[in-house]
Amino acid sequence: MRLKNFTAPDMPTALAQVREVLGADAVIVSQEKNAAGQIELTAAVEDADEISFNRDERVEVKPARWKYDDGRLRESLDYHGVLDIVKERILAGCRKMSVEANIRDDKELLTHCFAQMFHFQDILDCRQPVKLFMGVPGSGKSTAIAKTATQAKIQKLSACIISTDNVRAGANSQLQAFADILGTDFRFVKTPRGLYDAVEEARRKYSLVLIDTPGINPFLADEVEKVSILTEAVRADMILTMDAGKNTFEAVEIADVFAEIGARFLLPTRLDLTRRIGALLSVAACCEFGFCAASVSSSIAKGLSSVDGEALAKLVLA
Ligand SMILES: Nc1nc2c(ncn2[C@@H]2O[C@H](COP(=O)(O)OP(=O)(O)OP(=O)(O)O)[C@@H](O)[C@H]2O)c(=O)[nH]1
Ligand SMILES: [Mg+2]
Repeated sequence: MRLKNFTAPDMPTALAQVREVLGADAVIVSQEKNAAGQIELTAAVEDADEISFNRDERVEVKPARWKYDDGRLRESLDYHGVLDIVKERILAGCRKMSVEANIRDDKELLTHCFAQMFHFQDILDCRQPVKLFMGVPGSGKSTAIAKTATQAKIQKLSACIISTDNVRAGANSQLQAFADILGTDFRFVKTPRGLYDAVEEARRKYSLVLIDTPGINPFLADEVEKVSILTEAVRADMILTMDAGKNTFEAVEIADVFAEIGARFLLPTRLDLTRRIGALLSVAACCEFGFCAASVSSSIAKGLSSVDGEALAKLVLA
């Protein structure tokens, strides 16, 4: 409450002063005439944010706004070793969706969030029939190709395998053996020009053309060059195969090099031997990779698993 004294020659003038200074809500607390015959008034007005103790007054209770508690999800993402910057992006997405769509279930939130954050495509999507697989040595390129060819066979899609791997001894005989079992055509080419010609020919005959490349060390420029001249020779969905259990920082650095030479999709391998998928989420978010499939077994017959927002959410919360 604010109190103020006023002095005026008569009552109407005093009241006009009160209204002008304290407003129309002011009340007169005391009034008297002084020795000079003037009116002395004390007036008061309540402050707007003053707390009222009036028991009769009704307090309007507004419903509290739903606030999503991201504690459990934060813990899960920490366990998986997701990069901080990616973790905060995921959590912000989940908080926003929780408030906007009134969703409280972590799995549902993550599923929607991943569906918005990442791009998912079927490995057998024939809009781009040429698929080129790249990665570090032993990352599962040839196995993923054999699995894709197997899946294509089941779907009655004709496929052809082209190998450019002249690095690892026995690499081609291994793929040739797979191709023979599946009744799939197998070619080996040594040069970018040879690859271009083989792909042009294969595109006319097959629904899918799967290209294997030599495993390279992404931190050695000479080795990167070996694959980059191949990626420049053909148009293809460029797929990076990567051991899902890699250290997150290492994985992002490696993926960054492959992204520079054209990789746009991530195909995680050895998911059966992995508990933490922070590296995959971080790579996909930082390098803007889509997911096209995942390898969850060394067995060719078991094929590849499809990946979507729900599958990733399940892995995070498992
Ligand atoms: N458990 C498990 N093993 C896998 C998986 N994918 C591949 N492997 C195994 O990993 C090893 C390497 O796989 P490859 O397909 O030969 O790898 P690569 O990238 O072609 O290797 P290089 O041609 O030498 O560069 C093999 O022993 C595969 O059986 C998987 O999803 N799970
Ligand atoms: Mg290989």
